[in-house]
Amino acid sequence: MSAPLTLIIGNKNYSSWSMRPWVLLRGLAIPFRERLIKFHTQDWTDNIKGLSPSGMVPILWEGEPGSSFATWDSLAIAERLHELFPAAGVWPSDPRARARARSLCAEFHSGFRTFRSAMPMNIRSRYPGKGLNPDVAKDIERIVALWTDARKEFGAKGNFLFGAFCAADAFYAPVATRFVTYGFELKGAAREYQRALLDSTGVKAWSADAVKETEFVADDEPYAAAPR
Ligand SMILES: N[C@@H](CCC(=O)N[C@@H](CS)C(=O)NCC(=O)O)C(=O)O
Repeated sequence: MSAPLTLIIGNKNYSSWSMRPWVLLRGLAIPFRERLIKFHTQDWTDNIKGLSPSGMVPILWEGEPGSSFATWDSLAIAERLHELFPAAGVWPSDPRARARARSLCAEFHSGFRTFRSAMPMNIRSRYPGKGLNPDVAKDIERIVALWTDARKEFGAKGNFLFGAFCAADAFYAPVATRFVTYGFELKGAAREYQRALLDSTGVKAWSADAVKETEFVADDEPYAAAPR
């Protein structure tokens, strides 16, 4: 039995890296607590150093946050959860499916910078048509190919990329919500998968909290003026 887990996260409307391990934990029904530290607040200034070795979110603590064992960075957290809960389904059980799922996560984690900066996660807002340019369209084309190929090759036993919900789905959850925010209409298998992901337990729960947030973080809002 592992120590109680606490996930340190940022604003649910904006923090796509926080969303990934949260949705993974919730989607796999692994018990955890959350500690939400909003960006640009006194809480962040006062507490981030003590709660985050990297100064960023997300961080997973095993035991008392700040004084137990920490794993930071979304991808490292997914791997740590796989070690703590080997039977939970963090990764697919088939070795090739598992390798492919890791490739999908790693590719997003280290890439898609054009897409990420042109279409930052903003779950509560709608900016149809914003952010799209030829380079972003290339990134989206690659994402659609990744989704479609995984569904076709590995997804037969369920609605997710590798059949059952796993870390790869958690990694693409903030991508599915971006397509809604920026009004990008998917087609065919990619659209069906997006629907399944948006309807999944963790994504629904996170999004329900995100839409209630009212803070405006200018760095994440290229398409809106700050409220006065
Ligand atoms: N590679 C990291 C990225 C983490 C990251 O960029 N977190 C952002 C929020 S989504 C953050 O903490 N920003 C605050 C800052 O940089 O001060 C991961 O995968 O967890």
